[in-house]
Amino acid sequence: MLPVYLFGSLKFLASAQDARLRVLGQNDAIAFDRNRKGVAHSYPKCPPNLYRNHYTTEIINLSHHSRVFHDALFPLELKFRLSYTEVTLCLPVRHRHRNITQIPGEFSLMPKNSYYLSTPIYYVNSIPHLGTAYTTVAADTLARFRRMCGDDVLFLTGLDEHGQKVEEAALAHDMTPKEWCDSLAVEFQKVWSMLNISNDMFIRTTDAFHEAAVKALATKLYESGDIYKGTYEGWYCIPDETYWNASDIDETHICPDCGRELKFVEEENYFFKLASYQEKLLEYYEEHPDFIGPDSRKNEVLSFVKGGLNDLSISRSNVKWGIELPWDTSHTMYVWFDALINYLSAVGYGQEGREETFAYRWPAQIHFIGKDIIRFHCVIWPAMLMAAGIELPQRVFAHGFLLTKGEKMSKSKGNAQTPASLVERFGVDGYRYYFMRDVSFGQDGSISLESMVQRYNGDLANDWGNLCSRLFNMVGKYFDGLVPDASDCTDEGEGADLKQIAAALFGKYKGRMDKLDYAGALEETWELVKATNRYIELSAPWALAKDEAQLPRLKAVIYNALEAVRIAALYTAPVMPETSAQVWKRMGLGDIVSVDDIEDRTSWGLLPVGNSVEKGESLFPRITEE
Ligand code: ME8
Repeated sequence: MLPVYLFGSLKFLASAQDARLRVLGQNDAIAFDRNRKGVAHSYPKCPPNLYRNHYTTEIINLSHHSRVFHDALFPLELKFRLSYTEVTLCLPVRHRHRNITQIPGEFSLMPKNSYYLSTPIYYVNSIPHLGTAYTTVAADTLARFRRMCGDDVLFLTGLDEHGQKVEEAALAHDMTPKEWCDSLAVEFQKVWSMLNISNDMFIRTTDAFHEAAVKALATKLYESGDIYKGTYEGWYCIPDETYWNASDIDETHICPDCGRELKFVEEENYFFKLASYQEKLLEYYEEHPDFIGPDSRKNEVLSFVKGGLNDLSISRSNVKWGIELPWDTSHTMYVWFDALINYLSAVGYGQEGREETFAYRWPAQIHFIGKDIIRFHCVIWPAMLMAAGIELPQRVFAHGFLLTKGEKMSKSKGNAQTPASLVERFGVDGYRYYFMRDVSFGQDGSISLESMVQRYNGDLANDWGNLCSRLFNMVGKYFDGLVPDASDCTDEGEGADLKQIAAALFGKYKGRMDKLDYAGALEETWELVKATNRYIELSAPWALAKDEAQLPRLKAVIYNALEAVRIAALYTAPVMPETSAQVWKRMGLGDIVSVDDIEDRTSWGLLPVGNSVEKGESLFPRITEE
């Protein structure tokens, strides 16, 4: 097929990530010359490389995983010439093309929607543990799914680096707070990379742009009178960085949340007028029933707010490690006030030149958090945004705790396995699968090594891994490793069942994912996996292979089973990106991670006849219990 050329100009101010170029089955790149003329061409191995205001010749990889680009502003007018055989150029809704020539049938322009999701930014008091990894894997699973649905995803995670707790941890390790944070930032990123976390951004509250945003927002609230000076006298939990009223605690002065000792604090502070937002918050919850999830937690927030709110101390005069208040540098910002603003600063709030990015990305679609920090996210954070006249995020979802032997696991309690030790044993996908499948997202969930081994061996080694290896093996044995042509026989009957299950799966799966019911989405996927195993058992290809007359049926059975596996791999991809990519690779298919039209791709019959299929190593070798 001859390449087609498309000339045109695009008018948008957006990050490079906003302009997506997709060539089916290839990696994509686009080159720009000094005059900002873009010439698109395929350049699979080139690393992404684009910086703001840097107009020399650049090769830009526009695939989904070009994380470098989240904030590289493009020139306003982009002239381009595309020379692909199959191209889809996608632009976000807010940055529609102008003056573009469309060649019917060859090009389509599809607007993309921004989908901005975040995890909490974690304290740098220790390396990531199973709890922080749990939230991050869950958010990653949704990020991956939304990318597969064609959304322009911005997935944010990062670190909460200021405050007394970090100051103390650094001191205990004989480091400055910044040295300590730098060393842990590396550790966090290593763990996220080990767990295949596809975050587009990693924010640190010591980033200069974040500090600028915090100062801008605080100044705004100070000037509007929402922040005032007063005296604080009360109890403070350093590990939780939380204030407690005398009425909430007893004479033991133990933190009601974490059970650790509280410190008495008496100092002149600045306060945020939280109490005056009580009614507005209640109205907001009423009018936006989806703002807090799950419902059980919403009730908890409602009764807390109905009980009355106190103004919140938002500065400390005795803590040096923090962002100074712009109008009174003898105070540093209360660490939570600073940290919550990360969701805004990441997308450009308070920063010159990033207004478009902010308008495009905000409000966030969802903040993922654990139930321990729900008051900060569902009471303080919305009140801060209301005070600043900024829209609220669409949803805050607070999941439950992971428990081991009935107790919340955490680093400080010393009852935590490390992500690394489990990944070593179960593989990264075995790890991710277990937490997404075995714990109902939203509820507390008990985890144990025994149940992890059971899940792994049952669902992954037996059902899914075995299905792939026995099927790929049969393709090798009966068809020289090539996808057979099944056009002579459709194998209606059992084969039709498989098609029906596959056809109904997208709606069911998406419905579950929209509710963050990961276990349910996997359960639906397993309907197809199990049906495919059943189909193979009932059709017995090994018996068909013995009879020449059954060749058309044998071809149909193998084709149908392969097609079901191709489709199942798409649905397992958000949770298990590595093995799903392997399955596709072994079937001679493209890069599963760059799929952005999952609904279309899960239509039956897209597996090309004649693709070579490779058996490969076992995807999930069985694990023996120790
Ligand atoms: O609270 N089970 O950071 P943090 C499930 N810096 N999830 C758990 C868990 C468990 N046992 N233990 C921790 C902070 N988590 C602040 C956040 S955001 C603006 C600032 C997860 O390092 C869960 O998501 O203490 C919880 O909310 C988070 O880690 C707390 O992380």
